[in-house]
Amino acid sequence: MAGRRGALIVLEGADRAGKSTQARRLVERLRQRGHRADGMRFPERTTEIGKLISSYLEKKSNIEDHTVHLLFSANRWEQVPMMKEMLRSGVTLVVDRYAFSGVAFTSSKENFSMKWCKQPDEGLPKPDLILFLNLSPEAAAARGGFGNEIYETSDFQVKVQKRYQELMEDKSLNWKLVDASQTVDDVLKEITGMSEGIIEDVKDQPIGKLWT
Ligand code: NYM
Ligand code: MG
Repeated sequence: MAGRRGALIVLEGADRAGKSTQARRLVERLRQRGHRADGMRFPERTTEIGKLISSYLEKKSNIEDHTVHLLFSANRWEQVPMMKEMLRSGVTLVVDRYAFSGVAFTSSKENFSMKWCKQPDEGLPKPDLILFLNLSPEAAAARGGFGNEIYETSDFQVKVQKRYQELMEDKSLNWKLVDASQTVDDVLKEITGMSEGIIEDVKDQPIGKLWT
């Protein structure tokens, strides 16, 4: 029999919700507790495609809206062989943003349907657990101002939040709503418990396909 596989755990949520901090600390904590775990993030800005995306986000280049959406998706697909290899070798992956960011952000632009936005990401490795770090726009604003990247305005973020709500209605995915207004330690404790549960649950299951 093949060995146990790792779990695919995704963190999503609005800007300032603490995704990057929690993703990093979750990897550390899982390792301390004896699991094999690694972190990833999307966009992965270091690849050729990632550099184009980064330049777009930093407003240094203007890329047509459909095109940049497809680049974000391609930036995930280019990591898929490595992701599958790691999961199959027993490593749990903690991912900071995934296809849900792709759909929530692009479909917040004029004239983009959720259906169109989801299509390029259909068939990606399906997350075993999606932790949605939920923070009100007011609480997010209280944590400090936005950065200077494209999309970092409160009007746009409110639209994005609504799209996430719609995505969370999909009960074929394992969404968990986490109250991100708790202390960093309390959030970590909660998501560590959920993650250890899922690592155990999926260890003998095949990797699923997203939105198929
Ligand atoms: N973003 C991220 C998208 O628009 N589509 C995607 O597929 C992904 C993964 O990029 N504002 C947006 C969301 C964020 C920005 O920011 C990346 P950060 O701070 O690197 O997570
Ligand atoms: Mg950010």
